[in-house]
Amino acid sequence: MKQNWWKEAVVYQIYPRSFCDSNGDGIGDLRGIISKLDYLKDLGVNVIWLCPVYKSPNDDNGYDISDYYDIMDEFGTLSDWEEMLSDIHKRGMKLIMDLVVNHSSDEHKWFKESRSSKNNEKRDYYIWKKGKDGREPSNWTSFFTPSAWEYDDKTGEYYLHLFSKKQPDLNWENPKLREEIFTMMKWWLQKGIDGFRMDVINCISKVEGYPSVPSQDSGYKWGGEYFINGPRVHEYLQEMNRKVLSKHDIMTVGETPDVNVDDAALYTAEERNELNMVFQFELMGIDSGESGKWELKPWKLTDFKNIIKKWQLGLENNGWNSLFLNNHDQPRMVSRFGDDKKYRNESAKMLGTLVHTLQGTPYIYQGEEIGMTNIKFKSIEEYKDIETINYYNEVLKNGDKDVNHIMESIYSKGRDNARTPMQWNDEENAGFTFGEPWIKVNPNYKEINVKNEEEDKDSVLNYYKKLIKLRKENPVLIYGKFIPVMEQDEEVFSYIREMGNEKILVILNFKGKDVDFVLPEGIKISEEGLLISNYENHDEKLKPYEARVYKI
Ligand code: TEU
Ligand code: CA
Repeated sequence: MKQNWWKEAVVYQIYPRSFCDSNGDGIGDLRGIISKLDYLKDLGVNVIWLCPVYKSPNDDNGYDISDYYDIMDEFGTLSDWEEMLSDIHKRGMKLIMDLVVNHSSDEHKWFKESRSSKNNEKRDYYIWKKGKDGREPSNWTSFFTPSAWEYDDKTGEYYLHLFSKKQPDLNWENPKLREEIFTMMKWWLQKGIDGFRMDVINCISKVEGYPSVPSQDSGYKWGGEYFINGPRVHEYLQEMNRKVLSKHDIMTVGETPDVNVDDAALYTAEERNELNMVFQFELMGIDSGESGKWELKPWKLTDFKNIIKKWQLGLENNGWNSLFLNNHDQPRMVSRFGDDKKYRNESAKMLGTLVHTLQGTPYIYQGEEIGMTNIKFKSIEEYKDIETINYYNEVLKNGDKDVNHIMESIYSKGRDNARTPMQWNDEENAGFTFGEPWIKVNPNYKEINVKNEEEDKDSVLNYYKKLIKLRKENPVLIYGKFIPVMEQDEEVFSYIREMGNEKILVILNFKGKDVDFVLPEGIKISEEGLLISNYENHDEKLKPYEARVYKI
């Protein structure tokens, strides 16, 4: 397998609004990040992925960009950003920037021009259509609103927005628009960044004619088949690669909802010259029902293991995996797949062990390394996320569910679970800000915080440092083959990583109780071969959420 620095890297994701506030306005900022770079260096990560910091009216916390060439006022200035980049590089780390080019903000100057008249030269930078029979051009629903189309009085047409109505979709069919994007990317690369994380990049090509989803009723329907992995997406990415990406030694990761292994291979196989890796969400759907993320469904470990196996084997010589169990859009992994109460420490370490012993590039989402948990705010007024608030209002309006039922879904799946402030210490507001935080701090910060965990040798934080080191010292954990064992087991996830004559066995108990395990014939383990574990002593049985990694 070809070796690359981005395969060997461990990435740390920063959600800047919630990371560290330097000036007391309650909003995390670039100077706050600068002040924590030594912490990240000490953790051992190599790459920082920074969620959007560009100018934005913050309808979707920076994923609605009004100026791609400048920094959001709340976060600082371009010169703060330059200082941050140089401080990251000084410490031998790299920076990848979020690239949000499926849509812009409706406050971007292109959109202001575009909506001003049908003849404006920027009209075609966005997707404008006439209505049909007094309604929207098609019945597509958006990720955040009932209809994906918004009527604009000025010119009497509708524009497409796959997300909020303040996030109009850019028209990639237009070669001038594509050049504008490529020019902007070159500008950031010129400044010395080390790559991009590309927001919903598999949605940039839509099926011609924007047809309605066939349906008997007049409601809005999920039209993913018309805009996910669309007809020209690979052509666009290859053009981007040829004109921009290939000229630099950078890393790229595309965010691609709704891809299967074959799609992902098309995006990431080396000889296709598109992206290095993608985020796929199959595992993130494991606890969702038919109607989507808000419908809660119990999950089985065998299904969980099968998904991971499929991706591990599917991309083995055919692309590259990105490894994550949470991010700024997902609930906290310890609350979702582990136990955020009695076995918080053990299960956070066990899940971390999984992420760091699979083939692919691991991503740590801020706070994961100290085992931060989901939040339950008492009422909807305390929530800030547009997706959550829109969902709440929509369901209430339709009257299909009561408030408690809605709040249950939000407690499990709402994106604000991941967006409460980073917990640095046990002082007021968890040391995140000396002002009033933009979103409430999780009340468990007195116990769960960086300072406590730095002082405790058995903390999740210190375990993560060991995990990251272990991976660096054992290339078999990066490049080795993934071989599942005990596949039918509903309690234990176990697999071997193999490269040449090196073999590593991983054993993970996913249950909050002691469980038996029987190793397949021929596999022998010994305490001398133990590389890492979240328990001191090891018995015949596995203890609750026990993780062990052996050289065999
Ligand atoms: O997310 C895209 C995406 O697929 C989301 O709809 C995701 O499924 C959802 O957030 C889960 O609830 C990206 C960004 O990561 C997200 O923060 C943005 O809101 C979105 O794009 C629009 O830019
Ligand atoms: Ca601030």
